[in-house]
Amino acid sequence: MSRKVLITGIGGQDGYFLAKLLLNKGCKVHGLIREKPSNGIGSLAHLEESQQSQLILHESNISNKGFIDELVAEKQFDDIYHLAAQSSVARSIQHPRETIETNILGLTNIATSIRDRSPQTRLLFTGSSEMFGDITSGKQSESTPTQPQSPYGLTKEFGYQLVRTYREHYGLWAATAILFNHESEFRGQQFVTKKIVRSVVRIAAGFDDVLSLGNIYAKRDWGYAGDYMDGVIRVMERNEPDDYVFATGKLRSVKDFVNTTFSHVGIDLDWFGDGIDEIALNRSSQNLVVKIDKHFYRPGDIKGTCGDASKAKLLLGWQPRTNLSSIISKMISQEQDTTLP
Ligand code: GDR
Repeated sequence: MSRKVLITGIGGQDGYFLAKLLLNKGCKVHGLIREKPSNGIGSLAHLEESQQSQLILHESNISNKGFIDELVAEKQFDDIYHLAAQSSVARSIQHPRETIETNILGLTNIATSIRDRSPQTRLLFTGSSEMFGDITSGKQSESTPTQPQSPYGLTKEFGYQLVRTYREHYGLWAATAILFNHESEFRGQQFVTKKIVRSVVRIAAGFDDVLSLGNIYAKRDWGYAGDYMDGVIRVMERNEPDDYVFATGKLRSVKDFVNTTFSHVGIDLDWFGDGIDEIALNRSSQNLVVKIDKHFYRPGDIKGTCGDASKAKLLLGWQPRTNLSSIISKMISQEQDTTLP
């Protein structure tokens, strides 16, 4: 029987992949979206028209408890995927209150609506590796102690604990997918991978000169959003609710990402200098193409984060399929198609 699902935050990168996968499985997909832009619904505009027309969209802010209560009570969803969040770590440092309202109140609204009005509904919360803070020893797994370093990370730790509490003490089917960085051709521009790809494509085409970045020695475990949303569905499909890490287990620096992206468009770089004076030149033209801008540094930035997805592999049969080079290729193609004049 086809399941009736709700995806909150359906308009973002992950919403696109999740909606597509669930529609392909024959689910009846409802989406909660903050507001419908006139030029299509964010990443959903990239779905095939036949799929777009099957979506049932509800427009509301996640912090509107009355609306969420009514929706959950009326529809009696089989599954709710709670993706809606203020997802930028950098923004959470500038705007902690907005981040707390969206992330903490949003999840609390959804979870209590389910508990009080539709207790058979399954709840999947997309958590984050940010709740672990810096890597100390080995890779980070479900048993790694949490030590967040940003308001965003704190809200994701709260969400993880709330979901566990509702599962263990209030009898809800509730699970957290602890997602490490996941990128794609539909990534938002506030994130470093998209910023790098956009700038490299424009520099290669002669429309931009220089890419300005913050800490290029930060290291991340970057996977593909489509692979991670496949994992999230596997969590929901298991009878036992539980928490799972999704990661590639490979650690790379922002600087590695910059070098690889430039090499994809045929530009080799030579690096010079240290700290905020570090720069990169285009080896063949000798033009300055990368510089450091201390404005993009973050207090409490996580130096490195790398996940161990053994549990997801063992119990869900999940593994990442798309390597970083393929992710960068997809991002470059999308950028060339959409932003070049
Ligand atoms: P992150 O992603 O904070 O890891 O959170 P982001 O891409 O913003 O930063 C990654 C690293 O790059 C460094 N950096 C810069 N970052 C941005 N945005 N812009 C810059 O110019 C820049 N220069 C260097 C950052 O300091 C950082 O170390 C992502 C989000 O998707 C979260 O929602 C998710 O939960 C976590 O990943 C897992």
